Amino acid sequence: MVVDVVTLFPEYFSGPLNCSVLARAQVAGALRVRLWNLRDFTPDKHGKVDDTPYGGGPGMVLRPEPFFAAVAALAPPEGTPVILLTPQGEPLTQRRAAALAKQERIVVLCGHYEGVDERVRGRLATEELSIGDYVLSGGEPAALVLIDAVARLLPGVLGNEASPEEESFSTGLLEYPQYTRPAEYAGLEVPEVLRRGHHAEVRRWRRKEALRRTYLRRPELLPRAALTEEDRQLLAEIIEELSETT
Ligand code: 6GU
Repeated sequence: MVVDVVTLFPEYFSGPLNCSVLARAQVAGALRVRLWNLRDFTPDKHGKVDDTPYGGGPGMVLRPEPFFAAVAALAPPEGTPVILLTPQGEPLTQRRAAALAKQERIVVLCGHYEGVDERVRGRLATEELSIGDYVLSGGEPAALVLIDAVARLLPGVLGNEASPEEESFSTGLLEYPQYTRPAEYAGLEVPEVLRRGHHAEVRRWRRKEALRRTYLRRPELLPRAALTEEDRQLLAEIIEELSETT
């Protein structure tokens, strides 16, 4: 997959892109990230990319021309997602990341300052994404989040690690608690059932703890999770146990 990132700060990406999974994905040839400096595409002879907002008010707005010129220069094939990162976008979800991971190419536009000229949204970007309900000073950290979420789903990137389909948010539940050695640390013990290692019991315990965690922390996820008859029974047990302890 080729990811073209249009940004005012290409240098922002060098550390994260050269670490861990993203570095490996690129070495393996599964991912190629190309960084483009928005400033190189401005028609302004002094390199200015922003201007004051029509109608007045504080702050500056990124002009439309550099974005249009950058995307024109990249000439993405018809149907390539052109994603504008802004806090007004649709939420980035695991489902969205999985859909983008099927693309051969995506273009990512990073906004900055007070905003981006509205014509970039309507006419250039095919979608707008946000990574959460808080304001970042620019789209760059969001672009890294997006690239990470997508890259780890590309074939051959995760290798022998857990298959992404079994993870939290793919199953629709939060993950169960994990432990490794030592069996006791600072008086805190690894649950007996995990130490016994009886496969069917471990599976049931993990499913129940995933359900418990989701019920307690993110109950809004439960109606959309694919729950089996066993899950419903485990949930009933959890609710019963909670009513006993209060
Ligand atoms: Cl994509 N951009 C900015 N500037 N802030 C954000 C965001 C994006 N997602 C959440 N907050």
